[in-house]
Amino acid sequence: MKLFHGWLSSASRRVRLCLAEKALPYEGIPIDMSKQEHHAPEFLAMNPNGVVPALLIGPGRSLYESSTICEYLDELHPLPPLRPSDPYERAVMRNFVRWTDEKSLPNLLILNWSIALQPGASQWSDVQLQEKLARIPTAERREAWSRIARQPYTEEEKAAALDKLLQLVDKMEQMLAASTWLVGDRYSLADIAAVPFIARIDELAPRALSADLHPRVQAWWAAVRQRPAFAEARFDRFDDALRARQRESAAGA
Ligand SMILES: N[C@@H](CCC(=O)N[C@@H](CS)C(=O)NCC(=O)O)C(=O)O
Repeated sequence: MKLFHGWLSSASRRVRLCLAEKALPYEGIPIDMSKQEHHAPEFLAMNPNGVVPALLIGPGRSLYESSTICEYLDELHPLPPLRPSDPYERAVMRNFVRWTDEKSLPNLLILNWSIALQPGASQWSDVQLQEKLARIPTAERREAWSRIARQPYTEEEKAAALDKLLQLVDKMEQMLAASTWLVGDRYSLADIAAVPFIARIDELAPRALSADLHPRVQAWWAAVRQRPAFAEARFDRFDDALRARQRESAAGA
């Protein structure tokens, strides 16, 4: 298997976590999104949405959508199980994963892109921007790229995005009142879906994860970080990784 992924991408981090939990061997191929490698025809053949991750399983067989990839891996390699055995709990797990896709990811993208993409994007000429937009397959992401290049998010918009991202922590605190992990008493794809967002919240607004505000989430986060798979999936700090990337491109690497 080959995983085409971004080191800092939440959706990619999910799949890396899932592969590590299952101790599955794979070749990781980092995608440089600043060079639009995810909009190249070879990548679009694997993921027509032009976003990471994509999992190449064999000749002509690839998968996209991190939640779908994780469920596929769990079906193919059932041990250790990452989906609840009870159908109701499995449905609750899927609804939670969908909730993070719809409510958490768009807000985190606003915050991450404002740091990672906006400074460079504001320097693009109109011609350069049009060339880049022409390679993006979906209207939604064309709008997002156009927005970040020409109409950067204001401080108010970024604060609102962070507020919305933090709703995840409230939701998790409620869920953890009923069980050890987010859905039931076993670590599942629901927990894996949340980890990348909580890792980023720990960098952006660590107080939200304190014992006085969200004690159950704090304990959950400590338990997640003790899992060997967490270290294997490599959650580099966003700012550090970005600085390293900038140093590399300054050195012409
Ligand atoms: N629902 C998708 C979301 C994938 C996604 O949005 N990936 C982001 C990184 S987390 C990406 O590739 N962004 C680059 C772009 O939009 O150009 C999934 O879970 O796989």
